[in-house]
Amino acid sequence: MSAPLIGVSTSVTIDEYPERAYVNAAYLRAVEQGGGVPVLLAPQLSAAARDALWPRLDGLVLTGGGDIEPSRFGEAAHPKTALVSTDRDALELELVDRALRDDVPMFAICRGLQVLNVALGGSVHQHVPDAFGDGIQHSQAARRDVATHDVKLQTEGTRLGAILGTSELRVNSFHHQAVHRLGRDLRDIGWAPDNVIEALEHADRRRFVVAVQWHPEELVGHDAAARALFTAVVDAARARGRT
Ligand SMILES: [Mn+2]
Repeated sequence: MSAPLIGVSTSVTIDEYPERAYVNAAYLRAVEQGGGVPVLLAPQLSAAARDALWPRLDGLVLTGGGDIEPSRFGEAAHPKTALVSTDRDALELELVDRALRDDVPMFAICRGLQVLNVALGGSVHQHVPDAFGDGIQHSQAARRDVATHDVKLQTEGTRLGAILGTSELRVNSFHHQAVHRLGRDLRDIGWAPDNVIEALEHADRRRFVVAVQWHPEELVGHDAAARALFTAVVDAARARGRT
């Protein structure tokens, strides 16, 4: 089979002219390094374009970005809630629905993890320091490719454990929100030392639905665990394409 096509969700400018769609190039390089071909999915795509594209995609990567509109999980906005795009929320929530419906392998990163959780009825803590204190810097000041906090993973019976083969990771961290109420059919399987949830996956292990709160796309240059995550989702996409 030719290289799997991996949909990669993009950000969108908010109240800027000209309006743009954009994504950090690290995601594209990471998907390519894993053996996939990234296909950018911009919130500006029409319903017709989305319908035409979706059946051709073999896998999905949900990327990082701004905060989810809090009404999506039944809350009013926290003063620190920022960079909300209702168009992006709508696209990505739709993509989660499509991926679950069609059993398309999905790897969700940072905001993507939170989108997955909210799509399944969960909620987020809108500002991590309010709920967890500031013992761990989840909005790290260090460079994007530098790991700054530990994550403990549940390895037994988890996909992430099978992919990474370790229960201890050191990760980079660029988020000010985190999972609060867990969405249905999801399991929390990774935690920072302050108990912030750092990884989720689907309770049905036959599905490839894996989500991390850190940014492995920034680590692939020097971290075999980060590379393994992208290889795993591309391999799952390839395997699905064969059936
Ligand atoms: Mn973190």
